[in-house]
Amino acid sequence: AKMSLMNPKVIREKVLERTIDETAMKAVEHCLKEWIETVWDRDEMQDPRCKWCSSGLSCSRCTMGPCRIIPERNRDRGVCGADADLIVARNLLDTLATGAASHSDHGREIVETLLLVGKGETNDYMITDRKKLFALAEEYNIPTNREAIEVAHDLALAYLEEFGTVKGEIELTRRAPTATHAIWEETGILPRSVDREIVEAMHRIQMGVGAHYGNILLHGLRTALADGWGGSMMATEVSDVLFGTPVPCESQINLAVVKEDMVNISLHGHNPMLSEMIVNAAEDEAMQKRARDAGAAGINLVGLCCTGNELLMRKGIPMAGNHFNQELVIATGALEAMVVDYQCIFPSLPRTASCFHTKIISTSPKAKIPGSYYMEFEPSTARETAEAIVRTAIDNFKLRDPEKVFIPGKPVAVQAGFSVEAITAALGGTLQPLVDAIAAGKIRGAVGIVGCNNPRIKHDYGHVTLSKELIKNDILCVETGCAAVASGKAGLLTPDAAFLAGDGLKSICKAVGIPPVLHMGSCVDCSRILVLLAALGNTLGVGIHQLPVAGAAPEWYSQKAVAIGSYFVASGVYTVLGPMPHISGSPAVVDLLTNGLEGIVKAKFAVEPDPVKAAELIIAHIEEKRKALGI
Ligand code: CUV
Ligand code: SF4
Repeated sequence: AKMSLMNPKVIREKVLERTIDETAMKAVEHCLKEWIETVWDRDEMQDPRCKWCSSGLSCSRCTMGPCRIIPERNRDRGVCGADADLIVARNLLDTLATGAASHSDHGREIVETLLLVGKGETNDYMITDRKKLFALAEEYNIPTNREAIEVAHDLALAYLEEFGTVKGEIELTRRAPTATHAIWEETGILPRSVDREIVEAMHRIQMGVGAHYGNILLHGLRTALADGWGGSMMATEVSDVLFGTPVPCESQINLAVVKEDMVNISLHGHNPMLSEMIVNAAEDEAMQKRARDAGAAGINLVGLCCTGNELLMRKGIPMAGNHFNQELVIATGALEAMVVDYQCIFPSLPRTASCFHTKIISTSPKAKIPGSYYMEFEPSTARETAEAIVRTAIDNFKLRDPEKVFIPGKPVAVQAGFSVEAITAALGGTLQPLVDAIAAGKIRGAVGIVGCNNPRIKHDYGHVTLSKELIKNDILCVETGCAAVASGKAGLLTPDAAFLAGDGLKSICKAVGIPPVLHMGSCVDCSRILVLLAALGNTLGVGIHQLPVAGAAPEWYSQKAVAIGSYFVASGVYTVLGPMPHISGSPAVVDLLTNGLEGIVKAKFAVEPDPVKAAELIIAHIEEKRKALGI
């Protein structure tokens, strides 16, 4: 190995400030020694940040600008006359709408696949959960005394209507407790359809439309609800119909799931349509034989980010890690291919891969990436493409340089697969035991911890610290996305982790045999958290805002996370963000989001980068809600 030019002490310091994931620590050290650039290096190179952009006070929406608000130089308005509040609010609506569009466009692709199945135009996909399909159809009064594919056809069309302009209300919002639905109606934020709210958001950020920051932000909540109770919820439900509703399963997690003697393929991105097909293709005996003929012991698929979560939840596929593990897994030198679709994929991955034999394979016409191999994926030829991808990876095995292989540490055991259906089943068929445990105070409440990694926060420290603090205080954690993966790597996703919980939560975990932190899936599966909240509210006969629950996104970075946090709050869930959004330039916007919303949707945001302090805020909130309920 070549000598590093960096002082070992500096390397040690950087490792300690970057991550708490033990395999990532070794990998980061390796990258620093080998001069393999990572997200943290680029983050350092970006400092110092522009203070106007950081506070949301710059606008470049039109060519009269760009404009910045600089009050100390009497620059209070942009060329068009927009003030700080308007510029900040419009920027935030833009961010939110982008996130809502990302989830919902992914959802639409899945619903379109259901339609293909319904039309009998694909042999590659099929109805896996017929019972769920029929239950969903009944919500839409679609007759179910027929063949499953006929029901699938009609449900797909009914769901596609939810994206359109003719209906005045997204049907799935009816799942919310009456009191919650009433708040949306009274405040005028009941979403009419998925696309409509997103398009209207785009309209509203055009120069010279609305000038009232509050009105703009309320539309943000409506757009977010269209995502949570619309686009994302449909993505989850139809994925369950096509690929199976998750049930508890066991697997392994962290960078060490990559195997030295196997053909390793990582599946990265968000949409399970392609990755599920690759799982099928890799199981094929002909493929396994091809791998053995190439000198490997077999084919090892590993997940990353939310595609990884989808596969872990339904298939028990091992998980290589979350957002900030994506470059590190390439740096193992043992990855034959990384297959990506869209969202959260660093554009720099082909650069990282260029240090190794690894092929980055992009697959979506929406997401072409220079330096990657492009193998276009479409539902009608899914299996064929999946096989071609697996073959490409196998054939690449011989180009691996054994000298460069660096697989750090050992994998950690996890349990995942906690769909609402699985949680209900684990409790004996109803949520009543959970409600009883909350009423009796054994479980004080529940918190949804979601979202990404962000160099502002030490990798995984926010997620893991918050989760540990909460379970210690008898608060059940339900997690998705990179938060769930962080907890998995830290060992919190096993029933054994109950020893870290307070006595009440511990006793429930032991009795039911579940971990104190439940992995509920990918980011679009935050909709499962909404369904769970709705079921709890309906069981108790109260609105979601009355429940002893909260949300948190301790390390969020993504526009999608803004949409999720906003639909949590709009649904009545107090939500604590780690990193501050780019809004500090408008005290009015900050006040509305962290204070004023309480009077409108009966919930609000808080921002607290320190997870120990965030836990204190959440615990105080939960106790307050318990008191109001008289429990
Ligand atoms: Ni969709 S959105 S970094 S992969 S959770 Fe992970 Fe989850 Fe954020 Fe992205
Ligand atoms: Fe400047 Fe207004 Fe144009 Fe924004 S919309 S760039 S504030 S002139």
